[in-house]
Amino acid sequence: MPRQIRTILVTYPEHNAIAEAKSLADTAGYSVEKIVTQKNITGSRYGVGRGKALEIQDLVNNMNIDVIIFDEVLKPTQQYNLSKLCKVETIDRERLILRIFESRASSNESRIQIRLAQLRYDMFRARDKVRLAKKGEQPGFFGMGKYDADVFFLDIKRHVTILKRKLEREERRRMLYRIQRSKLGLQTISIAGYTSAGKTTLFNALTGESKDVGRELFTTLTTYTRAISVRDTKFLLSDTVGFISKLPAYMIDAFKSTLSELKYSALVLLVLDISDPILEVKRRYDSSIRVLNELAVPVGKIFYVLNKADLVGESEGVKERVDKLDMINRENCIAVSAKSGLNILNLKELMVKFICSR
Ligand SMILES: Nc1nc2c(ncn2[C@@H]2O[C@H](COP(=O)(O)OP(=O)(O)O)[C@@H](O)[C@H]2O)c(=O)[nH]1
Ligand SMILES: [Mg+2]
Repeated sequence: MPRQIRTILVTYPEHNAIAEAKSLADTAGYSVEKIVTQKNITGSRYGVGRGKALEIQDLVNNMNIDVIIFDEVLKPTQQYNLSKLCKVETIDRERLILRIFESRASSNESRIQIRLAQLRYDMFRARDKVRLAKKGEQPGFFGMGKYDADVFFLDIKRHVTILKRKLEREERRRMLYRIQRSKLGLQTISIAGYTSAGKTTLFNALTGESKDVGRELFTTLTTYTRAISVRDTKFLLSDTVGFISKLPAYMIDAFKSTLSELKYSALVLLVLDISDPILEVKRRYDSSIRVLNELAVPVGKIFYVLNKADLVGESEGVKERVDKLDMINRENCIAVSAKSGLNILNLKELMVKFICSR
């Protein structure tokens, strides 16, 4: 295995912000060695204040850090200043999300949508970059020394037109792929939910002791999809990128196409972190349902997995919390702990029952 990329994560001090940013970094495959927090990380020169920036510089030097992950949107100048100070690459929140999408793109169509979003990201930053290049601070950066911003924009626009045409051709290919998949006779169960709800932990718990059936047969499968078998019933289990809070508008198409397979899933396990404050759980439940609806997933195919039940104290039991959620089809709901294994076997039974009753 290649050496993991060692990172410092800069985020807000709130527990939820830290947990989310850490999960995003994990999902992108980075190893978070240190978390640095500050109340305001949108400051002018380095994103963080000068003192904090120097602290990060120190940590980078002492901890053999390869990359700084900055859990906010950075202007190119800020990114440049921090990178120059610390002598390592700085990735901002949007770049990080784009990298996650890129690593999880399941179809050519989503790869193209992601490419479009990446171009947008670059386009927003082009003007600033040109300015930097002109000041001679980043010679050869993007080859922009010679180029004018307008030329660059035009170039990107042309690129976008070509990609959109490709996209239309992709539609047809995707149909064929789906037909092939259903010919294998396997239905897909997908795991959805917000970042850090515990999707990957659940995926591992569910695939852990089940035998991987004929993986070599499914050349289209990725590390995030496994063919598994529970009591002689075979199906595909798929871990998704999930929902990301504060997703910028220009990334929505890329996000949706990355998750478009959900529409063809026989069952969607919607993972909710039941240990969050109840209003937060409710808010995430509501917006998850809204997104699933937009992705054309019928409510009847949604199963609510209330995860991290091990963290919910006796005093405020799971049931009481469930009552407050006011869920549609609340009988399709199970409290589990992906970490401790609590109720995982029961969940498997329910999944099989659901698949077989179709
Ligand atoms: N206490 C507890 N922690 C959990 C449970 N499931 C996941 N976690 C933790 O929650 C964090 C996010 O989990 P992860 O599976 O990466 O979430 P994802 O972003 O939805 O894939 C990790 O630190 C996990 O160890 C659980 O059932 N109980
Ligand atoms: Mg995950």
